[in-house]
Amino acid sequence: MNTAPKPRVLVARQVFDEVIEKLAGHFELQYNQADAVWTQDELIARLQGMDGAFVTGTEAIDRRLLDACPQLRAVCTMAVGYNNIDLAACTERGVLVSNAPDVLTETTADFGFALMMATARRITESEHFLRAGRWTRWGHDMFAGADVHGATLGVLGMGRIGQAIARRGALGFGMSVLYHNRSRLDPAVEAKLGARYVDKATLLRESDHLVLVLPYSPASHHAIGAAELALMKPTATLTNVARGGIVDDAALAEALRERRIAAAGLDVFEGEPAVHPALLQLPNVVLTPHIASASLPTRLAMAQLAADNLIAALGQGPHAGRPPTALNLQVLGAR
Ligand code: 8YV
Repeated sequence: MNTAPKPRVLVARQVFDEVIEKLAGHFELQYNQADAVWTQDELIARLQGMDGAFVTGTEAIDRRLLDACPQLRAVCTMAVGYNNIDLAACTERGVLVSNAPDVLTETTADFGFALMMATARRITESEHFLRAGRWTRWGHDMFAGADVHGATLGVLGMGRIGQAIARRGALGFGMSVLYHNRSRLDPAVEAKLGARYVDKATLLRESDHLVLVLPYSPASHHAIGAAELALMKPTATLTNVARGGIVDDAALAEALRERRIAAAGLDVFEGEPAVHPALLQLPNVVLTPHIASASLPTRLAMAQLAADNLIAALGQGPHAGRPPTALNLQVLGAR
């Protein structure tokens, strides 16, 4: 019988009960099923003595936290984006980090496409009008928006989710697809997606519907600001399902107010859950609370993947030592 003490793990946010049960089979577990809001100091206090942390996109795993929790060996997030985790600092300290790619690609692409369509066809704006009792008669141009089918779709950031959105546009809606990315895709992949690589300025100038799907980093901070918005067509829409901070929200609100672009669909915001007050006042923006990956099966798959990573990273289960989606697997070899 194995009498070694179980590793200790903290689950920072509320998560599916079946995921808690799975983790409890391998770890001495502390969790937060009440989804209490913890300050950074409280998170640090609760991580004392913990070997692992199950986190989401909302906890900051920074140098101060890592220095205060020297026993931490694994941080596993149920998000694909990990800009809230200082990966370099974790690697320096031998802390394994994993994210949750792939399982959310199609769900997030569905939502990106839906948000782009709602923006182009003014769905929420017209619903508010109807609910307010203002629909008294039909009008020839009432809530007339932009077409999606046959239009030019621009994708900034052509990773897994960007490609899934491009596929929807090209194959489902007969769109011409342009993209810009740090690196160009293989020509065979471009041909399959029907996507053409262009420089960023061309993408901004030629897109009817521009969708942002790039990761956040200091390099992508305000990748869309006043200068970029000025290059876009006055009839164009902008959709952001990537991260807050990629768009300069103040500059966007100004461009929307002055109708320098037609409309925007935003699922992510600078400093969320706060939303720039100017955006809240505008009719030509569709706003959603960071839910692009939020289908129930996908959120469960994301959480299960984070749990599987944590179990394997802390030497438990059938895949001990082989976390499926580690970002710095080298730290395990160095232990
Ligand atoms: C998550 C996300 O909902 O995966 C990501 O990067 O932005 C979202 O899918 C959120 O971050 C989960 O913590």
